[in-house]
Amino acid sequence: MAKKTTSVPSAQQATIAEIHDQKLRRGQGGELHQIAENDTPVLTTAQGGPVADDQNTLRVGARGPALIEDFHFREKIFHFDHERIPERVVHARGYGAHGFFETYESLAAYTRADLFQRPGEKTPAFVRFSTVAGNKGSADLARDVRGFAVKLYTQEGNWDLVGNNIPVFFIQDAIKFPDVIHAAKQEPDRAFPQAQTAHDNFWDFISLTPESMHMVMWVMSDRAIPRSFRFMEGFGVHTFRLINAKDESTFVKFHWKPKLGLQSVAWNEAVKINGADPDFHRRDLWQSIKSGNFPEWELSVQLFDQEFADRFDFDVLDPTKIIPEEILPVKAIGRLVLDRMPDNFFAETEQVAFMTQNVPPGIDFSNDPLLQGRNFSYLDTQLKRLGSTNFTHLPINAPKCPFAHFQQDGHMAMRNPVGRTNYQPNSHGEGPRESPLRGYRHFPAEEQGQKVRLRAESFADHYSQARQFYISQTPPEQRHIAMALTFELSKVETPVIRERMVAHLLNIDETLATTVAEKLGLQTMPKPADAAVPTRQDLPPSPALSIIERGPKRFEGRKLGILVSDGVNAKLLKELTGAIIEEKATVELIAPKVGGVTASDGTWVEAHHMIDGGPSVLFDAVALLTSEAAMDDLLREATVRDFVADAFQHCKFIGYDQSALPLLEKAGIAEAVDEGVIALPGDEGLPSFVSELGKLRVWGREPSIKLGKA
Ligand code: HDD
Repeated sequence: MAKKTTSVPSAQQATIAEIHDQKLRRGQGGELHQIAENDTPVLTTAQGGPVADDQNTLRVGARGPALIEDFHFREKIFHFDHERIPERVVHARGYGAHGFFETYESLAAYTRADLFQRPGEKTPAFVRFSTVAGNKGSADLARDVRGFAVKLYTQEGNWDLVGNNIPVFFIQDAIKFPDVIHAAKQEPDRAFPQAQTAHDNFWDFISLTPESMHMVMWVMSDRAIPRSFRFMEGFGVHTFRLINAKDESTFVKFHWKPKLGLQSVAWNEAVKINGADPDFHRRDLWQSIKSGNFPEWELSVQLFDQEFADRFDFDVLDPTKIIPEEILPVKAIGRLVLDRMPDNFFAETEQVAFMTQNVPPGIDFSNDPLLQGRNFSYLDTQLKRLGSTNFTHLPINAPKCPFAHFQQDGHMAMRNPVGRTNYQPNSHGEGPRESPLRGYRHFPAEEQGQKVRLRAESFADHYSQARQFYISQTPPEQRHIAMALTFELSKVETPVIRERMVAHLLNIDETLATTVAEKLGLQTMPKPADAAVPTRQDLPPSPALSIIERGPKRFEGRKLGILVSDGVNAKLLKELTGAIIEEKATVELIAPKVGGVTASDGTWVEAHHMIDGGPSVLFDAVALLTSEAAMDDLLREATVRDFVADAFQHCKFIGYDQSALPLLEKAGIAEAVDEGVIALPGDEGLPSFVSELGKLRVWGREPSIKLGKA
């Protein structure tokens, strides 16, 4: 039996009646605004029609079927159903920010690129950082390459320097790109693992691709688990050309150097950060920009001519090779500052379209076969992702300089040529014309040869620079490489792949190969892999390749987590916090309960995290400022123990006041206390703790704990 419905208006219907009563008002310019009584803007459809009820679909009677004529419902659901666009096939997870690039001095001698002509010239910029293999929703701390894509809106068109935080690549020829990416991403039958290279397919491809060995050393190093986008380098990877007004060419390699120095996390820490805060890198960038601590990088260049290229040990067109900075020093030519987050993630960070072929006059390509292939690929991908050839009409992709062309129509065309003439030449003298003087002139490089599918012999040495990278690392960094290789290969199910990898490692460094082989439990050592060119033993270490060698001297830009409890020494807390802020670093407090604690002087201290939400992996260093009265409760909290034990395990500096000693015992480290565990305030405790923090980690601790044993 149908239920009776009442004819008495419900509260909801009364509200609808009120909304129906809204008035049309005229704005100052005479335009009509539809405004509800209380000045709240009226909700409309995308067609601009005011909406009376956004809570209920149109239906026959209160309990009857929905009506197909409900255009508001139809439009709303239609739009929602189409909200997603295809995620990027690689670099799907990313985070972007706006800023500017400032030129230090004129580079007119080398390039006619407009942005490099005038000292102090500022060029608007948008940068998107990314991981490569994971899907859009994957966690930030995957072991992976980081994308470092920079769009510079120059006065002569957009320049996209689409780089990575690693200066070499897995492959030498773009035709192998789909293979390396297929192999790295989830396996196609099971659709896992997500955002991880620790699986058979990846290592199968890698172990069959010797040219990837140099990149493998970088990816297995701590470079692949950066502490923050703010603490990593960026590289243009390929050799490009700078072209001056006389059409003379200089080869160039681009480097972005972070002002705050380099820093990475430990692998065990990365794994835990992914659980505690999968948005760790996003949040870091958001918080630093929103708090006015604008991250900065210097753009540095390595400039060289054909003569240098001819005598260099390796082919400058080979994207699996670097030119060590000790051989060809970098020169800083400007700075990039990121000072504004996008207003809307989708509109800007998701829809931004980077393309290596976007170069302004004065910057040109080399014949690097990877770069040549990329120049072909990026345009295609933007059409697929953004759905229209008119993706340059989106504000984030549009040039910020004057532009004029006859391209027209297509999906979502927001700008079309005005007037009758949409071609040139024309008899009406209308519209833009090309300019041989101002326009882009390609460098007239002499080219000649047979049409062939061939890899240059000068690309054949796959191990020498891999070895050079490895021997340039400090002992802790070398240990991390061995541990990373062991971990990754331990997840490989096919024994022959593991053996093949060890065979490659033998061509890089025997100790490394032996350590990994032992950990993998290989019964017999394989023979070294066949090498087209034997590994050169004479390449000297390049200290510039080590993160630790290039580490910062200060704690600036980092974060100290202070575990506090009721009764915390108010004076000490204030002094420590003040000293950290003085260092231009951040302090966050972690308390046993949500809210905060009452300090020794009776004041209320607000905390940023409750202990379960603020594990020590979220901080660069920690301090334990507790009280005897609170100790019983703290000792019962397993997360408090983890907080201390993890900080120690991850080689962090730990400051503590005397009341916190039982926590060190509980974490099992009271006996292992070293120079990185510092009593506060102590005689010299506080100043020495703050200055020691500049070293970031106590790497000397590592061999004595499990983490250090490769
Ligand atoms: Fe790529 C995206 C960097 C080789 C094809 N690539 C993409 C992004 C970065 C790089 C940072 C993300 C841009 C963004 O944030 O939107 N890619 C590199 C570097 C490479 C490289 C440094 C080697 C030196 N890429 C490479 C090759 C090909 C591609 C060889 C194809 C032949 N890359 C693409 C792509 C992507 C892309 C499929 C996916 C999404 C996009 O372009 O916009 O076209």
